[in-house]
Amino acid sequence: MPADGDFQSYCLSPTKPRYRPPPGAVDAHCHVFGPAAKFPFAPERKYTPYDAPKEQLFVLRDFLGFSRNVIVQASCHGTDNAATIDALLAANGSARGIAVVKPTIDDAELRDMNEAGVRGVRFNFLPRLVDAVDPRVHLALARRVAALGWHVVVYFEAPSLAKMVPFLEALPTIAVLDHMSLPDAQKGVEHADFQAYMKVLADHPNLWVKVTGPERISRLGPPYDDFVPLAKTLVERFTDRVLWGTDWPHPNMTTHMPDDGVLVDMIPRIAPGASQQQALLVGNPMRLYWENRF
Ligand code: 0GY
Repeated sequence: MPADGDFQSYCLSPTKPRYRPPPGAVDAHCHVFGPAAKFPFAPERKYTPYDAPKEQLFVLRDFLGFSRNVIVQASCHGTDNAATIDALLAANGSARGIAVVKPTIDDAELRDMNEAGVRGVRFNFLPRLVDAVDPRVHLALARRVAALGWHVVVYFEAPSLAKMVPFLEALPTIAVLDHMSLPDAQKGVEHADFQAYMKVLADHPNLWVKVTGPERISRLGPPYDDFVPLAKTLVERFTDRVLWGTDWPHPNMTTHMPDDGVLVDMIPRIAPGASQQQALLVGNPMRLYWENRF
């Protein structure tokens, strides 16, 4: 099955970043795709990516100076988590996973996933990626995975914030918000929309946020100058509940394919202080994904 014509493969020769992450750094948002011959994409997928197998992810991790990955199940693999779990097992403890599961999944399968390194489930609210699911179905699942000490990852876009708040409040776990919930970078930090987002984060200590996705959020393109103030503000304000990741292999990008080395070199711009970098890249992801301490 060929990848969709619009989409490019990930950057095959990223720049070596000048920034060196602290020892033990975690890339807390990335994916594995296929290889399709072994792990076919889901029939209900909205896009077909290039293969981006675990071996390439681990080469990139080492090249960028990272030690660990959090592998997030992407919509093109639907609720078949085989490729993600295969990568977790191969990583030998240096990766954790976020799964997407059917509400009918049984407890034994959840326990097996936990054994493999899964630590949460993802709820995707983007109509361009998935068909709508009744939020009550998500809530019932969240209650079940809470019992395993898991959390949930929630992907929605900024204009849905008000609609999402009751759902986020009803969640019995930590909820990590993907890609800063895709704010409008043109509006900037001072705009009422971003201020409202920060108020929701301030009012709900169970909400964490990934300062990821400059390639999706920036209107200016590399080096993503309009993304920086938004991410930097979140890191300053919520230092102990922010996560960073590459988003490799950048599914669904049609405008350009980011250079992962350039993304790593943005880290000191969004987290200028050494203690901020330590929290963002090591302390926070370790607590949430490895130490179960949050
Ligand atoms: C991401 C973002 C995207 C895709 C997916 O599940 C997915 O297919 O998450 C996107 O298109 O914005 O997290 O990689």
